[in-house]
Amino acid sequence: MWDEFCQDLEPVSGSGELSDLQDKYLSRKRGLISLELRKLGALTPQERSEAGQQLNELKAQVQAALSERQAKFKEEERRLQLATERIDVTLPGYEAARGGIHPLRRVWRQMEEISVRMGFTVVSGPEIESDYYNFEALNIPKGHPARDDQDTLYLSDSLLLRTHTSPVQIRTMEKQDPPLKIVVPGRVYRRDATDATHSPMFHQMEGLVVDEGITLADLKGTLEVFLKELFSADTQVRFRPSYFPFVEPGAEVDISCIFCSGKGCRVCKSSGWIEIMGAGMVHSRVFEMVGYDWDKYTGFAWGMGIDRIAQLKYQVDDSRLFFENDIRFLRQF
Ligand code: 2U9
Repeated sequence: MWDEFCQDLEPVSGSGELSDLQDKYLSRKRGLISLELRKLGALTPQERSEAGQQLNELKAQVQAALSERQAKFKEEERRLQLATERIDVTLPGYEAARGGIHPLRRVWRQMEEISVRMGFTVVSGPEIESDYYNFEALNIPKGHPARDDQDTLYLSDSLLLRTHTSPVQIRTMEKQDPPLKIVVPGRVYRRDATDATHSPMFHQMEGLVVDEGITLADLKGTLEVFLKELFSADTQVRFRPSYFPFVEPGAEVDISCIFCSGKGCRVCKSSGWIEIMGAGMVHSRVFEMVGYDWDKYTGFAWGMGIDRIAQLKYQVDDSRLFFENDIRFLRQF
């Protein structure tokens, strides 16, 4: 039977055929060796022992031959797989889609970083405010032109969306005695029609310094350092007298045009200067209302629009682009 098996095994070329062959010889019910083993019962004990031993040896040989062939097939299969499924590690990979920081947030962060390096603490507060914190405490009493209904989004008689971040400075002063050195970035809201330079929601960063002996010279020096960091070291800064109810004196601050370095261009309207923020010495009425001793303490404050600065820095001529989330625009930052 061994010879017959060897003849059968010779042409076998795959796992399927091998399995058929295993059935032919070893299947419990129909296998040729199994059938022979079953016949042993009819023999004498002497014959049975001898034939049994032979059959068992044959069975072991057949099993060994089958597994040897099986191992060979496996190895071939593996070799074929390695050859056909080889990974080309030199192929370029798929580029992962990455998110980015929104241009407004970049400028926001940069302004925070500069302030923190200059020793300021970043503070935030509610966007829904009361009339008192948004106006009254900032020396903007009822009937004041700066309160013009058209500019404020009211939620009810007593609640409104803050029109500047200044209420946060009031809240901070109520909680904390001088010295104080804070910046307040945040969203603010105004009832404005949307155009290239206006949006009903925009972003501001304001700052406040309060201590004994703070002067206008501190204001000028601090803002000059800040603006030179934000734009470039050769940026010129100038202060023009102006009026805001919460400061006295008040000023508007210009920088030398970042596009033409002061020579005159379309952006600075040939003036060589760009208005960048407002500032001033905190009004004594404001100190009085938060319970600071205005004989002892002086301070300065300033405010600027983050969106406007981002427009200048990135040369974006329409601020609506910041809010439309067009990926083709945002990808550029
Ligand atoms: C307190 C006291 C004083 C903040 C100031 C300005 C001048 C200013 C504008 C810049 C462009 C608003 O975003 S903008 O439209 N801001 O000109 N802001 S002084 O003065 C304060 C704030 C809080 C308690």
